[in-house]
Amino acid sequence: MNEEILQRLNAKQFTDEEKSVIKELVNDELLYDASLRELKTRVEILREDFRRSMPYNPIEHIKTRIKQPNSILKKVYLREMPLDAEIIKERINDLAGIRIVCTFKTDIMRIADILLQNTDMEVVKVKDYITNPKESGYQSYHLIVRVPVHMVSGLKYCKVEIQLRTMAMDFWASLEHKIKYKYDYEIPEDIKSELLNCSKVADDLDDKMLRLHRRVHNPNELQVETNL
Ligand code: 0O2
Repeated sequence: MNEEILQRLNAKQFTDEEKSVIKELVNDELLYDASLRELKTRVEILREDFRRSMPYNPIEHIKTRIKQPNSILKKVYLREMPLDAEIIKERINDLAGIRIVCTFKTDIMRIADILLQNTDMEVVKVKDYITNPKESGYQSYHLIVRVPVHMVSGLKYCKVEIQLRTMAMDFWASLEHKIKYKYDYEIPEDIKSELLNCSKVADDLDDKMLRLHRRVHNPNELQVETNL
């Protein structure tokens, strides 16, 4: 992406053409907000149910966000997409996003499986960056779903990206995101490689904490756990 465009977007200065696309996208803001509230409520109910029925709560925290115009436009230019609201809605999957931060790696699939039982939600895509981490070292489990929302005009479906990750994965991703932003997405090679090492350390920590948890809560499994 051109340096001048990037600086302009970072300063939230938009051209008239960009402003008119943003205006069109903002028309759907209520739908994005409603679909996120709908999903968040479902996850909060699960959290409460886990709290009442399980020895520990596997959902640490839940965060929702609607993608900001400058971030949408960066993605448009990075991917060399046409500046067209309909194409943006079609091609950008994370205009509305919810992040569920879990305690242990094993909780991620457990919660994803429960969410996938919501038969009124249509699954668009599943991306398993835990089995196959990204080149950067990024790990998370993503579900792209269409959430039903009852509006005055009738039943609408809104695409939402659900990111499931552990606290260690979240710690790494949040810091890497800040560093990426500081370097305007052009991270120097030595820092990239250090970040990749850090993601392995975070992954190792996840595995160790899970083993420790099992050792404390399922002592019968202890015999096989030797390398803590
Ligand atoms: P932001 O600022 O967090 O919103 P696709 O869905 O395949 O059409 P997309 O959206 O690029 O294309 O998919 P991908 O690669 O799965 O990324 C979706 C989101 O996951 C990103 O949104 C990030 O939030 C997160 N993510 C993916 N890769 C990385 C990474 O290497 N580091 C960090 N920290 N986060 C990552 P955005 O819009 O890129 O960013």
